[in-house]
Amino acid sequence: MSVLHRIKLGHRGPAANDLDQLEAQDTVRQGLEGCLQKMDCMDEIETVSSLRQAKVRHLFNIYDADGNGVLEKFDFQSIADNFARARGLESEADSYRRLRDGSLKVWSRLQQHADKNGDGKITLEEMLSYHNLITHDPALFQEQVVSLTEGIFQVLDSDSDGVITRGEYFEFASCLGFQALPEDYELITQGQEFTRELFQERLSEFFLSPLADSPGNRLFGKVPK
Ligand SMILES: [Ca+2]
Ligand SMILES: [Ca+2]
Ligand SMILES: [Ca+2]
Repeated sequence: MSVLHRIKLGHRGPAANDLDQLEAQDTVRQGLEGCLQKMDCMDEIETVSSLRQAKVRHLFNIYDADGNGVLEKFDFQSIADNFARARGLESEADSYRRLRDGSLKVWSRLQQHADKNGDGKITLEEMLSYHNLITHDPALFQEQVVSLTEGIFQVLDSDSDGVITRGEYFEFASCLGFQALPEDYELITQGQEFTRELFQERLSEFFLSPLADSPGNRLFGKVPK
């Protein structure tokens, strides 16, 4: 039995009792299977390591909202505040609580695993070391991607309808402070509906793909070399 069949995917939708949904889940599995197969040969491809590190470093800089060189809870509170301001939300609104919870979910997940010395800060070295670990541990990787998807999607999907529109994606870019090009949304979605499942697949590609032109690489804008 493959790893992917043993690990439950992060699908949170209704019971999988219709064919379309089963097919969609199958597509996600196949995509992730491809990613995980790439993991097996990662050590053999020298350039993979540098591309993968560049992507993690890029994401680290995006998360580091105050730019002080370490990730702390404050960065993720700031990220939630950026979204709240962009959406004109009151601090007591349910929608504000939802996005703050989503952002802090990302933080707590990272802190739990990446903050090796437990000082409440994640350095770039800790982040790179953690990502190096999870890319060699399919079960942990899957767990990480599912929970990150859950947190990020909760922030991204402003109307909670389960689909990321072009407008929501560009708001995401603006609030996280990365530049998204007009064609990026089409590049990422490849004509598909931008659902939680597709986001999870693209996030997996972002972390794992050795290919410079993988759609998932553009999830957080252009990765600096
Ligand atoms: Ca920071
Ligand atoms: Ca630390
Ligand atoms: Ca939406």
